[in-house]
Amino acid sequence: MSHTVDAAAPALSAAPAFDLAALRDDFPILSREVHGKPLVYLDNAATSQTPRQVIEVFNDYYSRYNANIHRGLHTLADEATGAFEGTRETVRAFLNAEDLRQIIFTRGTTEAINLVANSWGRANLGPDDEVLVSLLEHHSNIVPWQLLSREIGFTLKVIPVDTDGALDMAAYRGLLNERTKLVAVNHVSNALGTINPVTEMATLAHQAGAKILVDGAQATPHQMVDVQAIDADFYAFSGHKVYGPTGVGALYGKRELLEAMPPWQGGGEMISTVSFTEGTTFAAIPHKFEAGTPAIAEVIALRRALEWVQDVGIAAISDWEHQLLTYATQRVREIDGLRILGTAPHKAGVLSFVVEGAHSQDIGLLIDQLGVAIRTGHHCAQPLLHHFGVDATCRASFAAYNTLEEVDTFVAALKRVIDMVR
Ligand code: C6P
Repeated sequence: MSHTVDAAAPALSAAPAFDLAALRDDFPILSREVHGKPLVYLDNAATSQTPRQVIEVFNDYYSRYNANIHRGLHTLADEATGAFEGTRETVRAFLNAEDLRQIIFTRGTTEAINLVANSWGRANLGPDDEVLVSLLEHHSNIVPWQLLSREIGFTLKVIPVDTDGALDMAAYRGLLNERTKLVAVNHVSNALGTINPVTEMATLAHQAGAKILVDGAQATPHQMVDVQAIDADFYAFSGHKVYGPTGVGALYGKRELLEAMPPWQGGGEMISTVSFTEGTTFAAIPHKFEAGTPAIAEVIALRRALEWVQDVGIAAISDWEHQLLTYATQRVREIDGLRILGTAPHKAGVLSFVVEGAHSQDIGLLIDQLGVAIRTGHHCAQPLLHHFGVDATCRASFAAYNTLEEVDTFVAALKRVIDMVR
């Protein structure tokens, strides 16, 4: 689901479709104080907070069935393997993938993209080819392609954005040609919140004979994702941005692509047979891409996080975050000299801004003293920020548990801080 940001701001009495107070009770961290002030956590695009249902999985796992998976015949190993593989089905359903074997566990989005670059990229890209990324990309969807391009010699081209921070689709059409082998684009920009038309982009990529990799790190927490409807060849996301733990994420890939791709890391788990004389044969997907002992507890906890999201309802979360974004956008516009970066018609819950006469870094440090956590810096999107003529922005980003009162606290704190530094 995508929304238009210019809708009228909600009244302060607006409410989500879920019980917000009860939902907040799921998050122990939300009741802590920072510098003697109640925490207002608005850095959700960096990492979302974790509900106690997910935290409890760790206690349960390490107290009852901590064991390595796929290796032992004993009861604990069997229980751990069952729980681990259970998450694969939950992720499959969450992304609406066709088949369990299309879900590969990774450490997160970054590792998922590096997997595609090092496996699919190395096997399929040549010096005359072109890879398209967008100006909106996080460094994790730029640098792996730059590293590979240095080795292979393909050309990396950049899809530009308009002044609102929306992708220039005419330019995208113009860049696609018979040399384009891959389009690597995020679903939602972490720095601006722009929601990209990835389904249309996939259609156009496929018409040109290219594959498309979608970085879904910022989309999965905020909207329903259907990899089949998008017709994505690859789709990546991170657990810690979707109410799950750090250190785990997943890559979805089309089955025929994954089956044809060579392994990218060697070790235990990913082999079928190993011999010094006859060489090594590899396991079938997904295990071919899961070398070594994975983050077992984290993977099991990811299932609980995705179930938590489903219990609340992703559409309800998306609607509520949109109300928060619309209200916050309207409120910060009261501030003289504040410039919002990213005003595309379709945005997720990210509000990036700079303030004339006040360094973003100073704002971030001082507002923390008032209990408000926002992110300041380049958000791992330096090319994009330089395009807008800045080195850093302040970024407030919203999650299901944020409230309109927290937006008011944030705006009041921001005004105080700006008065202090100007
Ligand atoms: N963005 C942010 O504050 P990892 O670190 O692998 O979980 O996710 C990387 C990543 C990839 N793509 C996008 C669109 C992202 O937003 C991120 C992570 C965080 O914006 C940390 S820099």
